[in-house]
Amino acid sequence: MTASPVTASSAPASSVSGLARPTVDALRAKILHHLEYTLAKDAGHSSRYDWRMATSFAIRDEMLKPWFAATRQTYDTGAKRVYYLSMEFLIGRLLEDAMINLGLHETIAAALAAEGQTLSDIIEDEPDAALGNGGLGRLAACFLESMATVGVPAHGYGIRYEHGLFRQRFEGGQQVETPEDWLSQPHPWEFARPEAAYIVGFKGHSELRRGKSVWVPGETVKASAYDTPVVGWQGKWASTLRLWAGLPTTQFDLERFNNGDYTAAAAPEALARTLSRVLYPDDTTPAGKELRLKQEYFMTSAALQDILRRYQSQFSTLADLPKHVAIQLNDTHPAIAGPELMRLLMDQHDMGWDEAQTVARATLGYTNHTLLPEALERWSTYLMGSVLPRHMEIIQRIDEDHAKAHKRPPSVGIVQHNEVKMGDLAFIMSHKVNGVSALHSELVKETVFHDLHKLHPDRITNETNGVTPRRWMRLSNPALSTLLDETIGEGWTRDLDHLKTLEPFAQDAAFREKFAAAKRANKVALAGWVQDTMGIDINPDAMFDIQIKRLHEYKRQLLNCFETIALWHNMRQTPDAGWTPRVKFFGGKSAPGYFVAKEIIHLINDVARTINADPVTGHLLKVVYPPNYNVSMAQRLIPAADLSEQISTAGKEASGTGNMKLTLNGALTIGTLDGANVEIRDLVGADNFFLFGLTADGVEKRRKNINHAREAIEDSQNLRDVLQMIVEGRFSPEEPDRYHGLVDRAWHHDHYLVAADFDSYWEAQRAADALYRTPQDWNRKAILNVARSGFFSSDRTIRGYMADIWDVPSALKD
Ligand code: F58
Repeated sequence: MTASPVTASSAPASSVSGLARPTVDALRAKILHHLEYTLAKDAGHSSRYDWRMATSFAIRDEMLKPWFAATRQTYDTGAKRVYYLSMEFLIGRLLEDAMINLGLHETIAAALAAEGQTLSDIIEDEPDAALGNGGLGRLAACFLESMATVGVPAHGYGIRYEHGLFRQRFEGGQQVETPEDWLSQPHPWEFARPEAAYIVGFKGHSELRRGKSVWVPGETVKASAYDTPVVGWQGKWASTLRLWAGLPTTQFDLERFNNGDYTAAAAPEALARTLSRVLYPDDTTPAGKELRLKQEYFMTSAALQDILRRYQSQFSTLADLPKHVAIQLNDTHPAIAGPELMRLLMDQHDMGWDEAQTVARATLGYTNHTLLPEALERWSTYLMGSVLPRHMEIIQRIDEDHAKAHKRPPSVGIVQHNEVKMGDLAFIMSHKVNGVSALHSELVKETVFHDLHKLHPDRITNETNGVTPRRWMRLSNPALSTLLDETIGEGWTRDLDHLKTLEPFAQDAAFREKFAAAKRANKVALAGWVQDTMGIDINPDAMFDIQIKRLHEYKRQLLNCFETIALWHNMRQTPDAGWTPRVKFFGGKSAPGYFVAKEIIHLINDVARTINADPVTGHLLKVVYPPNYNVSMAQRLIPAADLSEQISTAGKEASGTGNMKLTLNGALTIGTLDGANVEIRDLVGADNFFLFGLTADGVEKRRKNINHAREAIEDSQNLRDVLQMIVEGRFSPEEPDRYHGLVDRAWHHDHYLVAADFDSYWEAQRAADALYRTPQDWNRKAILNVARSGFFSSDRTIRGYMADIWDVPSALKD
């Protein structure tokens, strides 16, 4: 490898202020230093992996200054801290994000170029940290970055899963899962903290000693910390992601080993490691329940012990905990925090019951992310009592206290029908409960927490989700970011409300052209990737219509698939009718045990195979379903989207955050009045949004008619044709009856109202087609979508939590 000398040693132009930025030469020297001394490699014989690691270490060094400064300032000022407890952090790749926030993108590119290396290749070499399933986990990652930008002294607590979300492949169109192994290579961003380790117990029994309950666990494991710094925009502040790994508490059994019993000698370690082995991928199978409960308690207990230890190193009175600490529970997964915090305060710190309950409640907040009954956690009292006997006692007494204090209807109660309802536990043990969009927060009051809301009318609040504009615009969409910088200045990156100043440019034909050129460049790049990775030829001038999200019946990928079939069928009949060319993109994984979702994946792939092979419609319609959708793939697809599919059955999608990313990147939405779509439509304007379908109320009413699906199908020639084609085996000639079950369910068990919404969806799609044929109008509306999407920054969401739930000010001056 030939290295060219670096001539420009001055710092390149960048927007970071206040940070002493290294020069190209200094960073080049740092990278070479890490190559030599951290990786023990010679520059001439280094692989892409070596260069990536050395570059990551060089960038990590730059993160330390803001990280130390934030930590020191928080200690020095005794500022209130926020702890975000989450079983998931879907953080994706970290290198480019860190470079961008530190303003070092161009400097690093130049330093690497001087060594004959290409930055984009190095960025692509990093595996995604996929420690989450979907929106809930990605939201946690956006929050960490926003807290670091806004200036919140914050820790995220989670599990350092050895295997993140499974990798998805398609075999014969069917989803096949293989283990994800991001830790098979060292993770350069983390710092092992073996000194921060806590014992976590399970099982055993609770006994009375001198009038006090004491838990004697039957099993113990050690939780050991790994820290990853997260720097905010322009490196002004940083937060910490602390992930726990399971280790054995017993010493290695050398005697057994020497006697040849290797398996038994290794058993304690294997057992402890199962706790941080895999991310729970599934909310549909009963298997693994005990392990999941143990994982939840493992993370929560370690986090709370760590929080109390840090608190006690700074403050003396535990009664003041809520003055200095706010703990947010990301869904019910860490809801055992209520009883665990009480246990620690009472059993280990001698606090009385009432005070412990008051302190715990004032410290905890709970975010609800779903109304789907099957996703609301419940544990059998048997399991809870055997895995966490002391907690079961505490839960029962919390429930009794609550019953005594309030005249409760019989439907209220944490423990019911021999189950512990974790939502009710989280609600009762938190001072604030929030939904994640305006509609969702209202529906929470009317449905899952109807009775509790009546008893505690001030507890439920709303914090509409958001996304970080650093990753979801500046990093993933440089073409549009540069245009925004040139047109309205760089301020939008810190304050997304600046996008409002873009609005007048929607009327400016010259700007519209530039905007369209940025979108087209992104589409050309995506088309190239689709050609290279999937061998499918797509036309960048076709409308790119994108549905990317977890596979779930309520998200209705099936509705999109049916519409695709209908469109193809209509195009074939009249190929010269002036159709708008389209490329339909799907991306997403199904839970491994979710049969119906897997069948939908199979159908979409069969439909794609058939349509993509049709010479009659080849110039009009293609279907692309790249496997293994993840954060990095989202970064590739979103900037290239024209149309954003947000088509869930109204009342089912709590918020959505992909809908926000796509709006921000200039896609128009076709959607139902569900989740945050409602707010998106209000803000971007009804004229700039393709609305269709039943409302949440309408859905409930329609379901009362047991023949709703049959009637809708009988009324729709289009939908009848679609079902007929599927049932005849048109997409599965090798197995014509492959989808008989699916079609039967469409007629008779259409819980998510695909049929009832089909015609209205079809109409909205044709309206989108028509608009796309007038690019001036389409682009004007797309620009208005961007200009009016400032509200959907996760910085705004975080400020909402700070004001309404955490009572925490920003630690930054400006
Ligand atoms: C999602 N929930 C909501 N759950 O579906 C989405 O509307 C919302 O925008 C997002 O949270 C953020 O508020 C979600 O992602 C999960 O991934 C479950 C985690 C536990 C296992 C089962 C899936």
